[in-house]
Amino acid sequence: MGVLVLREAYFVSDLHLKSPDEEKCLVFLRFLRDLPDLEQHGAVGLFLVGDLFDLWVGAHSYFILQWQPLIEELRNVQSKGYRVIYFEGNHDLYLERYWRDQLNFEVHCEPTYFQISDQTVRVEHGDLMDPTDHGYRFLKWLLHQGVVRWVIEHLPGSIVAMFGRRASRLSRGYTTQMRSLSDQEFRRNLDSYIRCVYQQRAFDWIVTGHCHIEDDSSTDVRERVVRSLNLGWWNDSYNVVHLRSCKANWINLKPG
Ligand SMILES: [Mn+2]
Repeated sequence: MGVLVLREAYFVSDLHLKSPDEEKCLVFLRFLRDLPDLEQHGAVGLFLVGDLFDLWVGAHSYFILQWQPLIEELRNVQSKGYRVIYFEGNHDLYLERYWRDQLNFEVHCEPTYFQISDQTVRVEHGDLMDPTDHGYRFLKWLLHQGVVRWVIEHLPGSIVAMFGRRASRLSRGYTTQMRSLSDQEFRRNLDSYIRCVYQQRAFDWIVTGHCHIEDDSSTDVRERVVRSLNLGWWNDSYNVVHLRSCKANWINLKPG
């Protein structure tokens, strides 16, 4: 896949939206509504870096109907000229059939590189950053096997939602555990991950979510300094990060 060149970009992740009328969803809708029309279509990216929803699975009308206002607003953002780029998280699964094939958004399940201004930016949800987390890796592998996927995509949406909510609670226990990592441990893990993946391909920035630890830091890797952003989660602050050339601007939309 070719490199997508953007002038600037907005990043959000881990909103974990549960209902269309909760405060954080309304705040996010207002942010989307306030994005101005672009003169140059395609120059600005809106990156949804996973776990936009507390639960979204496949193309079930159960989810599509529930989230209609948000879907409409995201489509508006697209018609204003933004490129909406949605990364699968561990709470939003099988996005291709609806978000890519029907809404025409870009969908990614793997770490992906973008050119933003003159910077190379690696973007990923961040759920595979811990190489020792064999249990989760197995679960992710299993969920992406054809048969399992077929069954989940063809069960009634309400059944999938019931199982999903249970899995989601389990997974939250897991991320709560991760949150108890000290800042030092988090930094250490992140540093070694960055050094490791940098060897596959060089980049200037890495943007992740998932860990729910708001972080803006840098790591020395060989000949350059890599900047790293972890977007935190919307239970703490309603973060949107705007990136243009070498500048990351954190916007907290939480009222009050
Ligand atoms: Mn996650």
